[in-house]
Amino acid sequence: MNGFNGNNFGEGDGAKGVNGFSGNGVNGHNLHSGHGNGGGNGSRSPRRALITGITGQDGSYLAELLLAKGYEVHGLIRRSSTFSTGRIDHIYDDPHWENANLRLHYGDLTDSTGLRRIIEEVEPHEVYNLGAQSHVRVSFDQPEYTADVVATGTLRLFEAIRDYIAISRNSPKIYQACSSEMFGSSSPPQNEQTPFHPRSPYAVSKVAGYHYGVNYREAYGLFISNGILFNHESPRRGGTFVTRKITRALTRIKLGLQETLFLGNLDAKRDWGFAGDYVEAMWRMLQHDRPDDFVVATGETHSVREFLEEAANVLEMDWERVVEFDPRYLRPAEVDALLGDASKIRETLGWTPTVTFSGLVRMMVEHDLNLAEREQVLADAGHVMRRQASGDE
Ligand code: NAP
Ligand code: F7E
Repeated sequence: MNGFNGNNFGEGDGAKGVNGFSGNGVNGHNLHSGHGNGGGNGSRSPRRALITGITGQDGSYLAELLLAKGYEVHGLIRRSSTFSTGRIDHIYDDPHWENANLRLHYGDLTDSTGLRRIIEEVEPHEVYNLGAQSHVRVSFDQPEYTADVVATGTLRLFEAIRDYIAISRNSPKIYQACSSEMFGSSSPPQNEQTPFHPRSPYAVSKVAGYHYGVNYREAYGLFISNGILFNHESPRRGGTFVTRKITRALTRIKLGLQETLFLGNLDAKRDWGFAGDYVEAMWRMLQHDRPDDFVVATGETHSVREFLEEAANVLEMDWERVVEFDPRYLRPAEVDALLGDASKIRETLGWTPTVTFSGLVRMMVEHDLNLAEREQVLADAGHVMRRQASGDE
C-alpha cells in the first residue's frame, strides 16, 4: 500500500513494535479488536483521524472514543528515551497486524516537514490538535518553548494541512484545543463572547492558536473548530496538575507512604469536569455542518480547597493536618476564577457533562487508592520505594 506504513510507529524497531510488544498490547489483549475497518495493509478506512497529543490525557480518551466508533486512528508521538505510551498501551495494536486500527507516527509540532509527511501518508478526514506543553506553571519557566509548540506548532500544522488540501481532493476537518486559560482575568461566567485576558505564556500561546484557527477559517475556508475547554480531569490526569497531585498524595498519606502534601494557592476556583465527557464534545464539533467556536464546561466552580475537602472526605481524613503551603507553587500571575457557560454547545450539539464534581473526585480518589494499595504491597514486601522527580510544578 503506497508507503502507508513507511512512517508507522515501530518501523525500524525490528520484529517487535517500538514498545517491544510482540502481541496485541501491554496486557496481551486488544480492547478494540474486531472493528475490522482495515489497517495499514488492507483497504483504507473511510474514517481516518489523526491526533496530535495522543499520549496525553485527552488523546487517550479520544483515541478510545474514535476506535469505538470505527475510526482508523493515527497518533503523533514524540521520540523519548523512555516509553510515553502508558495511557494508550491498552489500545495499542502491533503494527504488523493487518487490522490494526491504531497507528503511531514519530513526529513533533516543532517539526514542519515531519508534520507534512505524516498528513500526506495518513490522509486524515479529521485532525485533532491536542499536542501541547500544557502546564501553566511550567510555561513561565519555558515561555519560548511553550510558544513554539502551542502557538507556532498550531500554525505549522494548519499550514501542512493547507498544503495537503491543495494537492489532494480531501479537506480534513480540524479540532483545535483552546483553553479557558485564555479568559484569564475576565470575570466569570465566561462564554464564547467573553474577552480574552491571558495570564501566562501558555494562555497567550493558546490565544494565538485560537486566532490562527479563526483566521484560517476566514482566509482559506478551512474547517477549524476551536474548543474552549475548561479544566477536565480523570485518573489519567498528569500528576503535576493540582487535582491529581491531591488525589495521589492524600491516598498515599492515608496508607503511610507519604507524610505531607505541599501546595500553593488554595483559593483559585476552577470549573472541573471529566475528560471522558470532554472528548465527546470534541468529536461532536467535527460532526457539525460548519466550523465554530464552543465553550465546554460544567457550569459549576470550586476552589482548590473544596477539591481537597471533597477528596479528604472520601478518605475520611483531616486534610489540614497533612497539607503545607509552599510558595514555589504560586504563579507570577494567577487566574482566580473560571466558570464556564456551555449553553451554546448544549443547544447546538446537544452535549452535556455526565460526571458531577463529587463523582469526579471520588473516581480519582478510588483509582489512586488502588494504586497506593499496590504500592503498599511492594513496600511491605521490602521492595525499595522509588521516589519520583516530578519537578516543581
Ligand atoms: P497532556 O496530558 O499534557 O498531553 C499533552 C500531549 O501533547 C502529550 O501527548 C504530549 O506528548 C504532547 N506534546 C507535548 N509537546 C509536544 C510536541 N512538541 N509535539 C507533539 N506533541 C507534543 O494534556 P491534556 O490534558 O491531554 O490536554 C490536551 C490539550 O488540551 C492540550 O493542548 C491542552 O493544552 C489542552 N487543554 C487541556 C485542558 C485540561 O484541563 N486538560 C483544558 C483546556 C485545554 P508526551 O506524552 O510525549 O509528553
Ligand atoms: O492548577 C492551583 C494553581 O495546574 C489549578 C491545564 O490543563 O487547565 C489546566 O491549567 C489551580 C491553579 O491547572 C498547586 O495555582 C495550588 O490556580 O491543576 P492546575 P490549570 O493551571 O488550571 C487549563 C484549562 C489548561 O488549559 C491547562 O493546560 O491550582 N494550585 N497549588 C496548584 N497547581 C498545581 N499545578 N500545583 C500545586 O501545587
